[in-house]
Amino acid sequence: MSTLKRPYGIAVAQLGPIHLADSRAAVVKRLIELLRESKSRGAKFVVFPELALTTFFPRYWMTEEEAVERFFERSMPGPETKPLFDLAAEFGIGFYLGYAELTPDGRRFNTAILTDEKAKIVGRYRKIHLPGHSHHIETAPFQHLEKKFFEVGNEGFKVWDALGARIGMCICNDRRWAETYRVMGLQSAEIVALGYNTPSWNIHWNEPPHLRMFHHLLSLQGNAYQNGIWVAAAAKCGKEDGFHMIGGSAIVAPTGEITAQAQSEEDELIFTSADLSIGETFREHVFNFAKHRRPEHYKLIVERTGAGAPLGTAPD
Ligand code: ING
Repeated sequence: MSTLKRPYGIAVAQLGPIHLADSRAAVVKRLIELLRESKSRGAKFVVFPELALTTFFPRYWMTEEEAVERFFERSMPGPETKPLFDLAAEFGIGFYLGYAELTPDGRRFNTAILTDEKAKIVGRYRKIHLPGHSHHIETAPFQHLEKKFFEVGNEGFKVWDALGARIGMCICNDRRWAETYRVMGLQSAEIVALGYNTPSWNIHWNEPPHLRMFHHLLSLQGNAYQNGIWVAAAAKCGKEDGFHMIGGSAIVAPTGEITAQAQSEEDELIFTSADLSIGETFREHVFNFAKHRRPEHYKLIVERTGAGAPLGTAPD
């Protein structure tokens, strides 16, 4: 007899490398294998990575037109992804899937969708915090051109009632910003799903590589606790054509504790039989926003983009 008050099977499907030579069809076969394993574990919801259908192409300098041609989806589901949707509908499992979206009017977003038990798309999120740069950095071993290939998301941080929970979504760099989770927390999110592609090497300064994993997990754990939510994060990782990205896919409870973490940098399914009532406890007794938050003192958070006067000049 389960002692969980609100049992909820959450799966995270980590993907190992996707190389330039790998076809979408070959990738979808891998996603389907992970979906099958989610089914065998009793998952209600499975999270796939950011840009899960192709290699992490923002590492390469190319024109926007070339990127669109090779790496963007014109429809979702498309011919190659339809088998994934069909099987998910058969299994009655919802999923988060990240991909490069080309809209009918030609706009480009780093996007994730949420599907329900019938594999109907019920939610869409377009990445808001785009890291990196838009120019070519000659001296760098690889680029990070999300600001070149994608527009800033235009639909905000939303939540959806789906699969028996209130689910929010974000993507990769979003997970590092407290505002991401707080906006969803203020909409009573219970689960935040996200995918990520995180290079283990920093092209901007000589950052010790171990910090990539530490900051990744710190961002998930701190924000899960501070908003009383479950966070499920799926990596695409390992060496893609020689360019390494961290693994560390994880499921984090509202306590801030990691309840499941990937052990490899390959395709790997992790699973937690979550109790969604844990979030209720923390949102009631610790992070009771209605009781304790004082927005009248938080104005700078929405009024300012950059920080004000630095040390040595009079604070403004
Ligand atoms: N990747 C990285 C991420 O935020 C990054 C980029 C890494 C920015 C480390 C800052 C520090 O995990 C994506 N795709 O956002």
